[in-house]
Amino acid sequence: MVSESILNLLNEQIKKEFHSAYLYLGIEAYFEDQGLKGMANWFRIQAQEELDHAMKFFNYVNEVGGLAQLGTIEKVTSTYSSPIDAMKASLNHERYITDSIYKIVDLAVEERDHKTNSFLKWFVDEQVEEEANAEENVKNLELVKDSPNGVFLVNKEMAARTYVPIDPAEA
Ligand code: OFO
Repeated sequence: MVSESILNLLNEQIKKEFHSAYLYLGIEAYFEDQGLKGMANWFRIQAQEELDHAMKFFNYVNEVGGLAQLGTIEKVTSTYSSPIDAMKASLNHERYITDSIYKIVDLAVEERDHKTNSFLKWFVDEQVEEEANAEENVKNLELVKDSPNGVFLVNKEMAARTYVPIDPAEA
């Protein structure tokens, strides 16, 4: 049995993952507007992955007999002062999400809820990748600074990202 307090955090996390998708669509819109289609592509895929994350939490709440709650998703911005500003917003957001997931893990450990702890392991690992990717994006833009050639190359590299859905066995 998953406790009410853990279910509350899981339900909050469903909303946070949908919010992540929303945030990344806002960043995609910014890059589209800037004519940086490769970066826009990268964030479109990121948003798709966030929807998968939200559904994974949603499915788990259903699976353990909880009632999934779908809270209000706050407005996000599509305006950033520069490409690196948008990348930094993404990195900060991923750090916030990692912290949020760790808080659920902490409570699951405290309550000896091994089932939820095991479920969350996938997300703990995923966050390592999420933060590493976001850090790499920031570093790449820091390296090229304002050089148009550099931004062109980073944009081109980010155009190559493709969407890979979560393995249905893991969803
Ligand atoms: Fe769901 O990992 Fe990013 O936010």
